[in-house]
Amino acid sequence: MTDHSYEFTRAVTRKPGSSIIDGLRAEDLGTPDLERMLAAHASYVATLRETGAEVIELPPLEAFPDSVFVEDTALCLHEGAILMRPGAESRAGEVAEMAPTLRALYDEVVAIEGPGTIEGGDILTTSREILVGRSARTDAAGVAELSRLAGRWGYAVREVFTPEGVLHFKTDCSLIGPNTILSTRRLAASGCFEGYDVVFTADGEEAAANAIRFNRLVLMAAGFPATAAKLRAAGYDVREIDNSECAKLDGGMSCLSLRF
Ligand code: CIR
Repeated sequence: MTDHSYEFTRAVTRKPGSSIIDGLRAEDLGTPDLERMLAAHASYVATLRETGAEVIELPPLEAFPDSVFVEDTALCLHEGAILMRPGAESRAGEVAEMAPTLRALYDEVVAIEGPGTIEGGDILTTSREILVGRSARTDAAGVAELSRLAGRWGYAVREVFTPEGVLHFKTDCSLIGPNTILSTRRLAASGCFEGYDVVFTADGEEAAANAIRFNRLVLMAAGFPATAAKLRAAGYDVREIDNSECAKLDGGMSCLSLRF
C-alpha cells in the first residue's frame, strides 16, 4: 500500500458516445446532451492533465451507453488491477472492453469471476484500507472475492453499507486528504468513517460528495457553492467541472476515470 492514495501518474477515461441517451438512470431528469457532455468531459480530462498526469482517452463505445463511467469496470491499485463484475447487466460487457488497456499498463491484472457482483463506484481506497459499500450493484459475494484478491497484495477490505436509494457508496463520499473524507451526513451517520476526519457536504448539496482528489487538485461538480467554499476555506485547490449531463445518468466526478 502507498501512503498517498490520491497521488496518481495516470488516468484512463472514455469519451461519451451518442448512445448516452440510453444510459441507466434512477429517475428521468431529461435527455443528456452529447455536445455539452463532451465539452465537460474535455474540461475534466484537461484538469487531470494539469497535474502532470498522463490521461488516456479511449474512444466511445456506442454498444455500451454507460461506458463513459469507466470507474465501474476496474479497481486500479499500485500492485495490479482487478477487473470488476458489474451488477448492471447492460454494463457487464464494458469490462472486456477495458481489459486490454489495463493489461498493457499493468504486469498483473486479475478478475472478479463471480458469482458475486461488484462495481468500482462502490469502492473507496484510502491510505489504510479499501472500503466497499454493499449496494444494489455490489453484493456480499462480490465484496468477499475482492477481499481475497486485494488481500494477496496486503490490502484490508472492509464491507460497509450504501444508504437506501443511493446508487453507489462513492455517490456519497470521496477521499480528499490523507485521512480526510468528504461525505454526506446520511452516509457518515452509519459510522463507517470512524477514525477519519470527515468534511460534510453543505445541506442540500449532497450531490457534491462524489468528488475526486487527484494529486494537488480536488475536482467537484459545479453548482454546489457552499461545499466548494468550505473546501477552499480549508485550503483545498478546488476545480468545479460542469456535471449537468452526467448527473442525468447518476454519474459524477469519480465515475469518469480510473486513476493509478
Ligand atoms: C449506471 O447507472 O451505472 C450509470 N448510469 C452511472 C454510473 C455511475 N458510476 C459511478 O458512480 N461510479
